[in-house]
Amino acid sequence: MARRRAGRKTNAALFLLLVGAFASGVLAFTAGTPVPATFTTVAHGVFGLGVIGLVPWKSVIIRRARRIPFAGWSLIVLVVVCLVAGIVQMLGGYGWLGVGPIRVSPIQVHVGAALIGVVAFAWHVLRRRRQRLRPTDVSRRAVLRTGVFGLGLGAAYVALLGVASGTRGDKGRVETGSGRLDADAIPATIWLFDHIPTLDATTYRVDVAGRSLSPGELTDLAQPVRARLDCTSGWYAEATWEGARVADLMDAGALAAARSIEITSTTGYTRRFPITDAGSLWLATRCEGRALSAGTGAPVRLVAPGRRGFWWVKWVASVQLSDVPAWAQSPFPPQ
Ligand SMILES: Nc1nc2c(c(=O)[nH]1)N[C@H]1C(S)=C(S)[C@@H](COP(=O)(O)O)O[C@H]1N2
Ligand SMILES: [Mo]
Repeated sequence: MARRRAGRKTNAALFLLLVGAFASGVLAFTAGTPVPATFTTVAHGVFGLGVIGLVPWKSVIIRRARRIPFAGWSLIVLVVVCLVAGIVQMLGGYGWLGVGPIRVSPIQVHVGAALIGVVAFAWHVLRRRRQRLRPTDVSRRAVLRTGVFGLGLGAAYVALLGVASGTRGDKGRVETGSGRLDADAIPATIWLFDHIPTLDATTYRVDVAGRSLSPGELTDLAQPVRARLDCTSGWYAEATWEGARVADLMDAGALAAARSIEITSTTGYTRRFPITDAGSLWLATRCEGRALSAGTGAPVRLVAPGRRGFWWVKWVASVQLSDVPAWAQSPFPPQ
């Protein structure tokens, strides 16, 4: 029965599920507020479980194949690694897997496998004979079966969440899937290839739209900001920062005329924000009543509530108004 059914439709469904899983995964990294974060992480989980759900059918197709090319094998291995790491992350909360001096979190394995997997996936799909769906493939029966499959996936996801809340103990989990860390355990986190610079706080100045400010002057203007730093490597921490609001440091007229705010680190790491964010960006010099550490952005780092950690530029050197729209940038920093 499964043997007869496995074919075009299985491949088409798997294609859509993998594309959906990848797209929702990318989106999940950009959502920083609870509602979009919930939507994207739930969709991501359901797509992933859908891939697992199709294993019995796809394995019939694989067994039927005369020869499995390298791209095919790599894709199988990468999808399995990706799924296992994703589920480990979900069940385990924030943790590190140590391989000598190299330490990675399950989510980093998950993302790494997915990124390499995209290449294997494209290769596999493009070198295959086109499999067009026929009009009879989209029957009422097929729609019904897809609906039942979808409901099954939803139920499996809810069950998995239940198991995860048990295995994660009191670690706590937020909408993005990140596990909780204490405010005084915030790790020095590098996005990809950046480095911790050596800076002299006594001569340090931040250029805010032409105004030169010292860390001390920023501290004098600071207000407490309670915010959640939620890193895509799978952890979050609620902390009270002390920072000066970016909007308060700028000329109101210039602010009204600009389209975006570009915030650059001494290391060159840059993020561009929509001008409407000016009231909710903070140049922080302190966290939890203490000066920042070198690794977490001293002397001045950005606090951007409601945005994922990679937006929280550390070692801020400059804050500039710009006519360029905020979307005109790489969705993720390249460094
Ligand atoms: N200049 C610079 N800023 C950066 C990063 C970086 O690599 N370089 N990493 C970002 C990421 S991915 C996160 S999660 C937060 C982490 O802040 P923390 O080091 O205080 O934990 O800083 C962000 N700011
Ligand atoms: Mo991060």
